[in-house]
Amino acid sequence: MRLTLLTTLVAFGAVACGGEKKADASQAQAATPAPAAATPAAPAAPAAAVVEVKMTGNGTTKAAFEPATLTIAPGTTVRFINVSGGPHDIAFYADSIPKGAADVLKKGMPNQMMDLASPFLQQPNEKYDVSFAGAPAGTYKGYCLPHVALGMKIAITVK
Ligand SMILES: [Cu+2]
Repeated sequence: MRLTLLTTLVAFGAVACGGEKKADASQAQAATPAPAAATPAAPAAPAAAVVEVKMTGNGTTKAAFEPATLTIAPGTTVRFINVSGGPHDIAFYADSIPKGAADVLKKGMPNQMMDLASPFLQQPNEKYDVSFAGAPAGTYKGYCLPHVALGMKIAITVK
């Protein structure tokens, strides 16, 4: 009788353990799709987003931001990369940006050469990040000082 009881308990224990393992496994399985499901929502997470803009040119007749127009979520960092035909910079027209944006860009643009203007990027692959953290919605028009005459302009829309 005792032996039977013990056997039953052991068996029960084994089932319980097995059950727990199954529960763990199903939890793990349930957890796995969660990050995948969260991935499409990631662009909405503002802090992590970085969008690259290439600065290109042949040094004489052609110069451009690529892309020249883009739309970003608030909080996005736009990374300007000197690809060719430099030096380039990114400067924003003070009268083109939304109300309150100048103060945001003053914080979001390190080492400004003058108000709302980045330093010149001289070296190939040199990068400059503009943080739009806290930036008001609207369109931000900018240009490259050395190449504005060649039409090197950009329009960034925050929305
Ligand atoms: Cu340029």
